[in-house]
Amino acid sequence: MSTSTIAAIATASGQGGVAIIRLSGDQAWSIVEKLVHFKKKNIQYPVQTGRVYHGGLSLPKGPDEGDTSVSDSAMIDEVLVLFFRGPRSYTGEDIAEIHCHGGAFLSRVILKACLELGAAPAMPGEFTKRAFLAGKLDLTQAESVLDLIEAANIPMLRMASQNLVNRSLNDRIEQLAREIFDLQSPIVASVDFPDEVDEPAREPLRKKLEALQKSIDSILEAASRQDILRRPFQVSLMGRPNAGKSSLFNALLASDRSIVTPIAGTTRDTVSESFTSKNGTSITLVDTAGLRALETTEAVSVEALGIDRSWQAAEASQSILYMLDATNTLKPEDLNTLTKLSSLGVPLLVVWNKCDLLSSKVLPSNPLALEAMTLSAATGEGLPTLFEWIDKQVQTQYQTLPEHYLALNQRQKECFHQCREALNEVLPILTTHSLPLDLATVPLSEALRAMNTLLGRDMTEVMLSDVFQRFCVGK
Ligand SMILES: Nc1nc2c(ncn2[C@@H]2O[C@H](COP(=O)(O)OP(=O)(O)OP(=O)(O)O)[C@@H](O)[C@H]2O)c(=O)[nH]1
Ligand SMILES: [Mg+2]
Repeated sequence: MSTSTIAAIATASGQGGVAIIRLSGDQAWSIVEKLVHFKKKNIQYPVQTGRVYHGGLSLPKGPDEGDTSVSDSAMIDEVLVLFFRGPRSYTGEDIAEIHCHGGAFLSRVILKACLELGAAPAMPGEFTKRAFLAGKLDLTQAESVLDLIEAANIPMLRMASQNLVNRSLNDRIEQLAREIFDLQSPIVASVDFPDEVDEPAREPLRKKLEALQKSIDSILEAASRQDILRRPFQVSLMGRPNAGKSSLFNALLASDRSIVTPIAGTTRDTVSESFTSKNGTSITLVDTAGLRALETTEAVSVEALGIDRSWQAAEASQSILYMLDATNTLKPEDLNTLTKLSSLGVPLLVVWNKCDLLSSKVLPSNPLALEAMTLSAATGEGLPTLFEWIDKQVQTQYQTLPEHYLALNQRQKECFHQCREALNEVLPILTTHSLPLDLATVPLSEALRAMNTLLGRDMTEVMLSDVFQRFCVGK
């Protein structure tokens, strides 16, 4: 393990209330001490773990600037410093965190000073990688840290924290690894000690193998259903030009995000923005270019490119709102589009907009018998009902998901698939008596290796780098 002291800004870039510069390694405290002037009465030596210290931060002077000690007059910020002594820390090393005011420039200046005082810039995920290498977290727990950071809905938060705290996914993998080992060991024993150990009966082994295959299939099946939790819950606004998509987009977000004009074809590209629904899910709302049948001469126009993107948005959606101008009638073009949208198998709501311009609130005819409502993006009438409809879609799509932690990432799924493929090779050996049983040891070892890789055992530096470079710097 590297013993260098690393440093990074641990908070998101930009301005905020507080920014945190995190250091990990033997030099963490000594670097902080060169920057922060603590009141003597507030600090005891050796510094205590888990304590917060208050002080003034000054930048160290260059060699030609005389006195190099920190002083109040050169102070650039008042900071809090949190200290954890290794090995009882996140990384297993000494950790110091400088909590400064949340200026983007300020935090960069402090980081630069830490680097000039000997810290190395942390790579993405390097703090968590050090925690993994120090045995503080196993690999799936480290991946759960990333899941927690990236989560955009409550079930994903719950699943990630369950695995982080209770090692729920790990326990499941370790149990499967034990079952594979139990299958393999009597075969290996009979091969290694043919005089002392009889060849095991094939039928009980076959039953064990099939149970194992079933477990892995059900894990992969549950994981594919839970994939939805790893994606943003996307709701796209579709419809002909001028239906009021951008107006509704802005009304739902309560912000003037998209351009609205009376000119048909105003929105040329998809525009995305997120809001948090009542039940705590991050919803990505997408405004799209208006759909219309184009002349052949317009096939490569900006509008055509925009319409392509509208369809891409529809295909990536968890729900679609098809907007119509209630002062117009349903056109054959709308029917074509609605038929095509229905075939995507995504919940689809017909939204008759501009109801403020209608004298009667009776819904126009709806030949496809699709779920429909009226609203006015201009006055806000009907918006609460639309928010409820979106909430209902989230609930319905999340409710049917398996409860336990299986929202596997791509790496984890690949390991389960490798294990499953290796086990597939074992079955014909167990069921064909003419084949020597010891042929099963190789695929069973491969299946075990896949489970070990899942847990982060026997991994090369390259494989580990692959996992941790998905993290942000400072985590
Ligand atoms: N009276 C009324 N006018 C509306 C309503 N919603 C939108 N409009 C008007 O309809 C026109 C078109 O609105 P947009 O929101 O730009 O329509 P769009 O569907 O995004 O149009 P494109 O971007 O061209 O596809 C604008 O003049 C809006 O002010 C509404 O609920 N009531
Ligand atoms: Mg628009």
